[in-house]
Order: sequence, then structure tokens, then C-alpha cells
Amino acid sequence: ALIASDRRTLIVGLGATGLSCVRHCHALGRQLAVADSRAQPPGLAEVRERWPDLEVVTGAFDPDWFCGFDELIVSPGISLDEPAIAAAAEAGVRISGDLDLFREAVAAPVVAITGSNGKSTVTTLLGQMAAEAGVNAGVGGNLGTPALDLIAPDVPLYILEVSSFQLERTTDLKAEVATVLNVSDDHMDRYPDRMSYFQAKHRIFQGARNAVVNLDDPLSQPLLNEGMVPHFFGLFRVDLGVFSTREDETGLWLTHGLDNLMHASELGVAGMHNIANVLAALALGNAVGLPMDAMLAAARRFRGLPHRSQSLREHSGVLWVNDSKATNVGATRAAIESLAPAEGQLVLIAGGDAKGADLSPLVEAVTGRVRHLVLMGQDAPILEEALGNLVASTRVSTMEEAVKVASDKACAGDRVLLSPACSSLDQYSSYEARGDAFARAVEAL
Ligand code: UMA
Ligand code: ADP
Repeated sequence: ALIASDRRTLIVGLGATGLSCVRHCHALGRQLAVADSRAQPPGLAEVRERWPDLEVVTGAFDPDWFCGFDELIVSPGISLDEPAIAAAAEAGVRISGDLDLFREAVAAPVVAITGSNGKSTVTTLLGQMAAEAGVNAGVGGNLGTPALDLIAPDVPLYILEVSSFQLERTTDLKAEVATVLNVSDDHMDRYPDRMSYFQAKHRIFQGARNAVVNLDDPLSQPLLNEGMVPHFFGLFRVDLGVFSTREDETGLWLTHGLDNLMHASELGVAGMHNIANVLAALALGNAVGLPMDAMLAAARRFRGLPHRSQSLREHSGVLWVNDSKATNVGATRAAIESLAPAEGQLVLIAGGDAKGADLSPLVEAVTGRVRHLVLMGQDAPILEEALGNLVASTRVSTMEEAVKVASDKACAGDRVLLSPACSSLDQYSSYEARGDAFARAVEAL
């Protein structure tokens, strides 16, 4: 068997992940090379400066060259179906990802969080709960700092947001606690069918000691739970050990078992989906032994993340809400259901790249709630086809136009919601850039 430092490793992709892999593998003394199909990958300048001798090949992937390595560490933005990667796998080259390197390097417990929606919110909140309890956790992964860049000798706990793309190429993550928060369609442009996407997500449970399970979403429950200890959360499911909610004459309570923990009105985030996120964070924190008082204090202070159902301003009696991070149908549904003030008082701005999703789950959410649809981006026609019979719509090409039309259609007491149900990449560099464009246009009203 090869010892680690003799393994010839090809790092495929030189974005944030690729760069973190180069730093990490270089420190391990591995024999390295790097490939990226882009002419100017984002990490190129840094690699050229810090490791001038490192071989970096840009441009089309060469299957013969790929087959000559012992291992490929493939960035999440690259499909494993790329012919050069498939050829290498066929030739017996080990295919892995940054989380495998992370797993090999880290002994401290890891909380691993995936799901179609709420990952960043739950990961951030759990990080704040740990900080409140005096636990200086490493927080990142698909959100913020790449997992390998979090590694430091004195970190007692890692809290990782992980994507289906990362999980696809990871074996045996061995998390202390793992969760699939919820599952709805996403990334149908990268998976042959829904089942493959769900299965990628479920790889998070490989080797896990504890699983946090959403009782409201059967697809989030691990299929095989050999030896895993389950912990549960769910709305209106008060039961022994379960993090849940219950309503009484004073309002809605967050509960654990039969105990009331706090009033939902004390939270700084809106919508039942966010209450579910807080319950998930409590269940995860509880499973790694964080004290309840600290967790509740952090939950009370949490104000949510920008671009997720974020109220921007009220103007002429209309509230403008930025939910640009809603890049799939499940997120937009949750936003519509939690934000629609009353019958027909919502103007929805949506569209972008729908990534091949089935848009029909939006029908129920839109019906009776949305007054007018403003559609933009490459898949505006598909959205119009799915929803145009239910509600009047206008097609626009820029965000300024979208805000102008929405402002004309909205009446006092309405809300205008940017919740695209699509990725932004057809028109913007990121969901942040799209949300910022919206905020600027709203500010200029
Ligand atoms: N690319 C090429 N050729 C290459 C390598 C990449 O064309 O050889 C393209 C990819 O198709 C992709 C882009 O470059 O469009 C970026 O790919 P990458 O793998 O280099 O991405 P990184 O910069 O390493 O960022 C990745 C995550 N991106 C993706 O999964 C696409 C980041 O999540 C993550 O923060 C980062 O690793 C650190 O862990 C972003 C994301 O959009 C925020 N994630 C998806 C999501 O949340 O829905 C999964
Ligand atoms: P992720 O990291 O999984 O993309 P975020 O916390 O960034 O999740 O939220 C992404 C989008 O999903 C936002 O539009 C947000 O309002 C919505 N969202 C957050 N939590 C949930 C949930 N539990 N169910 C449905 N939608 C959610």
C-alpha cells in the first residue's frame, strides 16, 4: 500500500475548495498537481505566488492524464460524470472530496448539516449557540470558510454545512451528529433523478453516532440506522424527548418533551420554517451536550441571515422583503406561506435558472395569496406556464424594472417578496449580487 505522502494526488477544481485542498495536501507533503477547466480559475494567482513549482493545468480535462494519478480530489462544482473523472474512476483511481481529507485530519466531534433548505440558517445559529456556551467551534463548509480551512489544533467542535455535491464524493463522514433538515427538489440539472439527489444527501449518515430527524419530513429520516441514536424535532409534535411547538392562550411555545422552552414571539426570525430551523438547532446542540440556557439565549438574539426572508423597508404602506437565497421551490413555498399578509396581498418577484425543477409545488402556495407575479430570467417562460393561469403576471428583464412593476401593482398593506425559486447564475454572479440589486432598487423608490 502507498503511504499518504507517496500518493499522487490530482486536485480537480481551483476555486475555494481546490485552494483549501492544495494548502492542506501541501502541508501533508503529498505529491500534487491541479486541474481546472476554466482558463482563469479563482485560486490561480494565489497558487502561482505561494507554490510556484506546483503543476497547474487549465483547460479541457485530459482523461489519460487523470488516469495516471492514485487519487482525484474533486471540487463540488464539478460533476463526477465528467468524462475524464468517470474514466479515472473506471481505471481504479480513488475519487474523493474535501470532506474525506477533513475526516482523516480531525479527531474532534463534527456536527454535519444538510437539507434542501435552512442549512446556512441552522449552521449559523448552532455556531452562535456554541459560542454562547463558551465553546469555540469551527463553523463553515458549504457556507463561508471551506471545511479544511477551519482545522486548528484547539477547536473542540466543528459545525459543518454540507451540500449534496460534497456528500456525493464523501465516504464515511463519521459525524458525531448528522441531519438532513428537509428534502425538496433542487439541483435537478446535476442529478439524473430525484432519488439520486436524496441518496446523495443521505450519505451524511454514514458512520454517524447520532441522527437528528425532522418528524414533519419522512424523506429526512435515515433509511438505515444501525447503531445511530435518533433525536427528533417537528412542529406540533409534543412528545417525550422531541423538540416541538404547542399553542396555548398566550401564543405559540417552543417545547422540549413536555416542557415549554420559550415563546415563539421572542424569536427574531419569522415564519414556521424558521421555527423548525430553531428546533433543529436545539436538537443538534442538545445531542452534543450544549446547555439549554445558552442555546435559548442565542436563539433569542438571532436575527437571521441577509437574503433569507429579510425585511428591507416599508414604503407607502408596502413591506419589501428580500429572499434572494430562495433558489429552489421549497424555499419559495416556505416564504410565500409565512409572509403572505392576507388574501391576495403579495406581489412575488421570481425567476432565474430553475435548474430543471418541477415547479408544480408552487401552485398551491401561490393560489389565493399572490396578487401579481413579476417574472425575470431565463426560465420566466417556464414559471409563466406553471403559474400564469392562476395569477396575472408581467415579464421583465432587469431588477429595476421588476421593482418598478411590483411597486405599481402593490397596494397599501401588501408585501413585495423577491423569492425567485431559481438560481441567480443566468443573470448574476451570486444570490447575494441579485439580492443587493433588489435592495438598491427598493432603496431608490
Ligand atoms: N468549475 C469549472 N471547472 C472546474 C472547476 C469548477 O467550470 O474545473 C465551475 C463549476 O462548475 C462551478 C464553479 O466553477 O460553477 C465553482 O466550482 P468550485 O467547485 O470551484 O466551487 P468552490 O469555489 O470550491 O465553492 C464550493 C461550493 N460551490 C459549489 O458547490 C458550486 C461553495 O458553495 C462552497 O461555499 C465552497 O465550495 C466551500 O465549501 C456555494 C454553492 O453555491 C455557495 N453551493 C451550492 C448550494 O449551496 O446550493 C451547493
Ligand atoms: P440553505 O443553506 O439550505 O440554502 P438558508 O438558510 O440559506 O438555507 O435558506 C435558503 C432559503 O430557504 C431562504 O430563502 C430561506 O428563507 C428558506 N428556508 C430557510 N429554512 C427553511 C426551511 N426549514 N424550509 C423551507 N425553506 C427554508
